[in-house]
Amino acid sequence: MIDTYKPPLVWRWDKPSGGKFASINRPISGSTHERELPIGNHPHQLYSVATPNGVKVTIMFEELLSLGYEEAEYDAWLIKIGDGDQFSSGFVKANPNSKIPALMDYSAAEPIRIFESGAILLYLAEKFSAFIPSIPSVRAECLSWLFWQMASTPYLGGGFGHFYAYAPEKYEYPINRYAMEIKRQLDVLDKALSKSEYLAGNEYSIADMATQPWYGTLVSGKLYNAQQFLEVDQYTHVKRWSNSIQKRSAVQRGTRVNRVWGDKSKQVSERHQKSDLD
Ligand SMILES: N[C@@H](CCC(=O)N[C@@H](CS)C(=O)NCC(=O)O)C(=O)O
Repeated sequence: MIDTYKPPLVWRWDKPSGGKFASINRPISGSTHERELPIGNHPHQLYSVATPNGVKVTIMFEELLSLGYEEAEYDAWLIKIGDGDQFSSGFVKANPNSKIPALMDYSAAEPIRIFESGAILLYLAEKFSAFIPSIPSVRAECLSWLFWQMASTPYLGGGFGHFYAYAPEKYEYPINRYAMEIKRQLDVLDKALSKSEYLAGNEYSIADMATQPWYGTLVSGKLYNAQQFLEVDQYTHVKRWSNSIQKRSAVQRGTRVNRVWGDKSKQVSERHQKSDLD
């Protein structure tokens, strides 16, 4: 391997990093401009965009509504992350980490903010006692997979996806490293799903809602266009699981919310009432 970069003693932010998201990458946190977030009529105000992390939450809301929980009504506002909306003063108050999704719940005496998609799923599951198993051993399995997803997926998005799809040049070393890890993760999932219908047994839960938008989308070839490179067809149980989840009408509805790319007929940039998805 050719050694092309010798790190200086102290790293400085003196040139753009390159790659698809270079314009929004900064080594400091906090807001770049003053703007409050809009607030609609419903108890839940979601600020998001339909990336795999974003759709986890819109799917959860649509699943809750399809079970008849009217109190799960929500407004979903579009945050244009490519334009830096996540750095507005209002967004930073909802999520100091400046990443979608961020949720505000106005149904309690004081507004509650929740950030991190896994925390939002758990918050809503506990609030409505839905999509989280009540038997302690099954609940533990559900939470284990939920936290597994949150901890493992940065290797898929920030590691494999970044170097395979977004980096300005292709480098063999990081692509090898992350392809190895992602195939290992797919194998972990495939073995688990060979033993049960869903990640935490036979009931669909927030563990599946968190995991399918990433690994299911990957094996269906819609993420990073890497199906051939990673030979995803060998993960038959992941494919079976993902295909069955994708058939759920709440998943199809939730996936359309805050979507501003791809098939025009599947784009609903903001959702403020049920009829926005008709
Ligand atoms: N661990 C976080 C990750 C959130 C995340 O990375 N969001 C991305 C979109 S998928 C984002 O907002 N990126 C904008 C940025 O990095 O400035 C979660 O699951 O909520």
